[in-house]
Amino acid sequence: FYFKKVKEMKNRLIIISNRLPLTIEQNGDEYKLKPSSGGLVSAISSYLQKQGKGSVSEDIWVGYPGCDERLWNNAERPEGSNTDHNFLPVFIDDDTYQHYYDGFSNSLIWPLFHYFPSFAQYDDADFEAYMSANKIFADTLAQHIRHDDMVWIHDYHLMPLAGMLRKRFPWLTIGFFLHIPFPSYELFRVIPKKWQHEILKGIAGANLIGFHTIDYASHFLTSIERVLKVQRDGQHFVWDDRRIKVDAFPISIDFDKFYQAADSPDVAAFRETYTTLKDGKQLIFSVDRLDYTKGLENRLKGYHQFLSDNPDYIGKVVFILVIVPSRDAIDKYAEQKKMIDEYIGNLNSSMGSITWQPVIYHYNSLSFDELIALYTSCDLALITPLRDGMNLVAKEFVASRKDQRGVLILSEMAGAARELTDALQINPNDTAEIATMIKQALEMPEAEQAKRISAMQNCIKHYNVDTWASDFFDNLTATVSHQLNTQPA
Ligand code: GDG
Repeated sequence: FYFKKVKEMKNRLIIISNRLPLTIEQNGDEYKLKPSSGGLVSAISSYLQKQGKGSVSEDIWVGYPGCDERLWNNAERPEGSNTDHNFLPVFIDDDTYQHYYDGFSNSLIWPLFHYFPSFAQYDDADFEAYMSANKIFADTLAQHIRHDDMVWIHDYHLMPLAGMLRKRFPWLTIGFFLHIPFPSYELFRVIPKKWQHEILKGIAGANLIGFHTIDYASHFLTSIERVLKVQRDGQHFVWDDRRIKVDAFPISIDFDKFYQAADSPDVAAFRETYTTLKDGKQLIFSVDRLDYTKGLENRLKGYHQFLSDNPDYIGKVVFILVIVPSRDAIDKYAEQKKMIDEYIGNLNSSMGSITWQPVIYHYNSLSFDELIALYTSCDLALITPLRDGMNLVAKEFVASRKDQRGVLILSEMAGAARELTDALQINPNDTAEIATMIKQALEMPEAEQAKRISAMQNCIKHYNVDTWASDFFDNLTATVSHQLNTQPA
């Protein structure tokens, strides 16, 4: 059992997300837990470092570990960097997990909240499993939580959890953050009423509710008004005698890490390889998880049209398209993969030649060094989601361009478009516009590239991941203090 004995200290920080930030490596019969460092881990670590010996005494990560209890108990523990973190695993049986994760979370909430209502699957068994999985989280937490803990729940998998915890811990400080868009009420209302209530009452168990943009926050408040029949008061509403705050906290990145990464010798070595591969050609780059929301087909169509409209560019440009496998147990993802494979095959065979392929397709993940080398080798980052809560790739590309070069084409449907206004913004459904913008980007004078990159870097530097986490915690603390101060004696 890996949950460290809790020291007697004030205000522990409990971070809850669907998966623990760990991966399980198998070597024969041996299993090893390895810490993984996503954006959230670096945000929290950086926040805690900055706090030093401040108000937060300890951080505890809670989530499904990706294995059962027996394997967890027998697996080798992570060493070094993560020994200061505590992990509380939440064990969920395979059948429940499949209905909760592949089912309700990723075959109903994900498509619907990204404006793909026709992809949404309504299944009572999925809903029951979603509620059961959230209850397993609540039951596991209830054994360890203290009333003075500060709890931060993440994302659409765990929308009912704050409400479940609130029933058992009326005074607990709870924040909830949604990493995907919250859709307009017209979309939200297509979910069966009982499910709407469970989702909204669940989220309303929190003291502070955060979204990437003010539009998502406002959509949420409209649904709260219509479904729970409560009046909003600006960015607040009252539920269960608690005044709850709803606001925008646009997630960001560790700006310095990306800005400095370009100088590392390992990155430079990869860049050298890509420069040889470019051989004087201009390089377009994109990297995404495989997902129908990422607008991969639209992107390829736009590039195809650009080549058709501008035959001068044939043989003079190459597009490195990296797709990271994701959620492949779900049919819509397998269909997406097939469609992309076919599209690239047709494009390369119809427009390419023996000596030149328009698209270099990599269906696998990249190491961090390879990723930075591609961010810093390319002339254009082409990011065209049909919907995206934020899109961190856009921010990472911009931050890594210490050389002040390169152009970002960004879909206006990404949350990041609100902040990155110096990108060339496109509507992902407008193939002609994507084609025109690709040409404009590839021909943009260096001085203009520098001006745009620098303006966007200032924005990300100013509101980095550290600011994001601090902003959220400051608001959470203030909301709870206000509540306590205004509570009748
Ligand atoms: C969700 C929301 C929101 C990707 N491929 C590789 C790799 N990555 C890293 C990127 C970036 C992250 O994964 C992807 O983040 P995004 O934000 O672009 O997209 P989602 O995965 O859909 O994330 C999204 C986000 O949550 C945060 O709230 O912005 O809207 O959908 O950090 O760098 N990293 C490495 N190799 C890869 O091949 N090393």
